[in-house]
Amino acid sequence: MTRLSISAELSRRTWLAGAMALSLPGALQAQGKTLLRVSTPAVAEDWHARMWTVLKDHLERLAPGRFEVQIHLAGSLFKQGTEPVAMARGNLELASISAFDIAKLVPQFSLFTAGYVIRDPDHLMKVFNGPVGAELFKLVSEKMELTVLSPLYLGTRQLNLREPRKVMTPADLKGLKLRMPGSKEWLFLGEALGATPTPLGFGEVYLGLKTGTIDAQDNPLPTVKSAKFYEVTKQITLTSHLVDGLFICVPNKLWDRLSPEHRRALQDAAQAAARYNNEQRIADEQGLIAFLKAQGLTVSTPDLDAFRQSVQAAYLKSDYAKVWPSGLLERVNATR
Ligand code: KDO
Repeated sequence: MTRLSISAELSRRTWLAGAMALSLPGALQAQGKTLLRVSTPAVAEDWHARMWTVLKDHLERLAPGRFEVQIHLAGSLFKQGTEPVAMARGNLELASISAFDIAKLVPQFSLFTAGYVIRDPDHLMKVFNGPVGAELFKLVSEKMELTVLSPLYLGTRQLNLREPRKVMTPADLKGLKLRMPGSKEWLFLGEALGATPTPLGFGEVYLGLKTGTIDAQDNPLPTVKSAKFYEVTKQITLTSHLVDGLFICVPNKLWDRLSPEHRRALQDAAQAAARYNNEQRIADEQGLIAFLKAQGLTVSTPDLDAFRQSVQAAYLKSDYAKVWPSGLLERVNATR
């Protein structure tokens, strides 16, 4: 190497080292700011995507200039379901994690993946904002190193079919390729409903319905609207099989580093975001049947007792129920 190229190489290395030292979290830290990267599979129009802007604005008001919130939507930063790993590796600071993803590491949590356990959004929030929530969140902290800042209501899951079909009981779903997110806990729910569950990421559902690789999907009505599934399906069957929640989480490593004042600010901001999401989703769910009918979809109601009994029986005799702490289901049922 000539002297010139040696010095060029040295300055390249110095630049690289500098650039690495000034990686985004480092650079922000130097300014006294903490980076909060958010990743969600939700599309921009969805309330639980918009709620992150509520969190960001709220946090900026409570702790001006202290946090840098970066919001990544539609699975553009991390794929659905990979958020807990990204958080453990220090690559992600905020996400709304499903009961299904929590249940992989905290099996007791699978109680909330079971159909027809949580009755409605109010029941969901009371369970998780009360003693049951506190006990389970302690396990989440121990086993996943995540702090739950707030539960939120994702919505009540309904069946959404590509072609019209008479659906009264689980037997009517026999052979139906029902798309579920890709984990065994989700696939079990599809099976318990009587269908043939097919794993697929959220981002591929629209195309799957359009091309016919799947016959149906299940999601709350606000998601059917925001992800435009109504464009590629003909029927909604109101099974209301899962009152679904998500949990806004932050890694313990980050949480433990914050001052009590900044912890309070972040928790307040997360709760404000969850409240905003819940209010909008609940209002939306009530009005969406008319919207979906106006789009040409048939909306039917099945025999709910038949679905409830069959799904509950499937869970109670499954291995999932074996790890539910004794008395937990009764305590959840008794929560008013
Ligand atoms: C879905 O993939 O069906 C699901 O509803 C599962 C939820 O846990 C959650 O990941 C949600 O998608 C996304 O946030 C997109 O709405």
